[in-house]
Amino acid sequence: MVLVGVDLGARAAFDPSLDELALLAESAGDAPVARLVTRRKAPDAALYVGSGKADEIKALVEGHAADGVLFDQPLSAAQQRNLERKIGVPVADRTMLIIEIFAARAQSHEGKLQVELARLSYLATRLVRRWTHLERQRGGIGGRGGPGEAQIELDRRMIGERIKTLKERLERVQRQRSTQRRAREKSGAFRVALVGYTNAGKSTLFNALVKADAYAADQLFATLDTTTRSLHLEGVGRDVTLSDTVGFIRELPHKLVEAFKATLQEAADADLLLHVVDASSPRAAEQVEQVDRVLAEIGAGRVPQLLVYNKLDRLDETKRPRRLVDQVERAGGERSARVFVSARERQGLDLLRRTIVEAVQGTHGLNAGTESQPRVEPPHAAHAATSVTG
Ligand SMILES: Nc1nc2c(ncn2[C@@H]2O[C@H](COP(=O)(O)OP(=O)(O)OP(=O)(O)O)[C@@H](O)[C@H]2O)c(=O)[nH]1
Ligand SMILES: [Mg+2]
Repeated sequence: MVLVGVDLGARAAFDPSLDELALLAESAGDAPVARLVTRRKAPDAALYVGSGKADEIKALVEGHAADGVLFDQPLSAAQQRNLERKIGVPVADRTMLIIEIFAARAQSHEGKLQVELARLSYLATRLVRRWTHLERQRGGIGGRGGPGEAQIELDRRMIGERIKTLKERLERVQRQRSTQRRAREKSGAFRVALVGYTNAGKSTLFNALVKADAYAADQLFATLDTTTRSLHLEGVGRDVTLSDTVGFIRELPHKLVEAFKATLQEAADADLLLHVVDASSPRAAEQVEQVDRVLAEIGAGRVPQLLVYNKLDRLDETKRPRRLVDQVERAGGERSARVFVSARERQGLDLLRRTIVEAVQGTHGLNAGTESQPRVEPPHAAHAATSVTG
């Protein structure tokens, strides 16, 4: 794969390293062989990039014998088709790649239905565009209803029918799920859900906290289905459950968010979110913002959050925090407790457990927007802080 990124200036988010796109490609089983970054004021209507750039991409493809091109920016159906024609290999964009990864990873019946729904809804909009495009071309010739139109009309109808069936099946599965959820609600358990950017370490933390062995891997979207276990906490007179959930990503395709609403509902229904952040990522702040955005979109924006800054072991000695627990101001002026841990090295987990206990017992306003009571540092934290800073 040749990776292409187009910097549109302030108009859109841009990752000059293309590292995330490379990780996405690898997660989909494609090997990135070359990267090309270019800058434009606005996308070209026909090719997204200029025609000279397209020639450059073609040369890169030929030079590396690459089998495809991957754009970090969303391509229209026409741009994709024109690029394929010009370059001579399949061209895809980030959205399509994310949907393909979800499709390959889906395990549960519900997950598979949700992915197929997202994929077909995505395809359907492409077909519509392709269709209007053909119609425009035919307008010049003057004929009505050529074979192209009939075929596309058929495809559209088939896709439409399939989407309808999928939605019905999903509704059935989701009714079952909400029955299960009501049963859990009745049991009165306090529900904690792990949320966060993909690859932040949610599943690793889940495994460390509940001694499970959920699939954790250096891949994007390793987890697609929600897993729930009970979480044992010292000194809490209540049952607490912990759920591991699907990770988020910048510009998570809207169709996926929509299709995965039921799975994501786990986060919206939680009493507390453990928002896991890869503290070693240079883009950590941006990722927190992206996660908050998706949370708001699925109706989980008001669930109290506890920030868990993970992968502490990967931080340079000089960059490690002095205190392993503190309070930070969030967008909107709210405050959240923040705990630094290393899920892999099992570091800081006792402190995290204690902070969760405090949240369960409601001893301090996590996200409440009220002033935070002066917080007494648990003696353990000071000890842990000295042990990591040496
Ligand atoms: N160095 C280091 N690596 C970690 C730590 N926690 C997780 N990892 C690694 O980060 C990668 C991703 O971990 P996962 O637990 O699968 O992350 P996730 O957030 O569940 O990711 P998705 O399910 O794909 O969204 C794996 O390679 C883990 O071994 C940590 O504390 N330190
Ligand atoms: Mg995971």
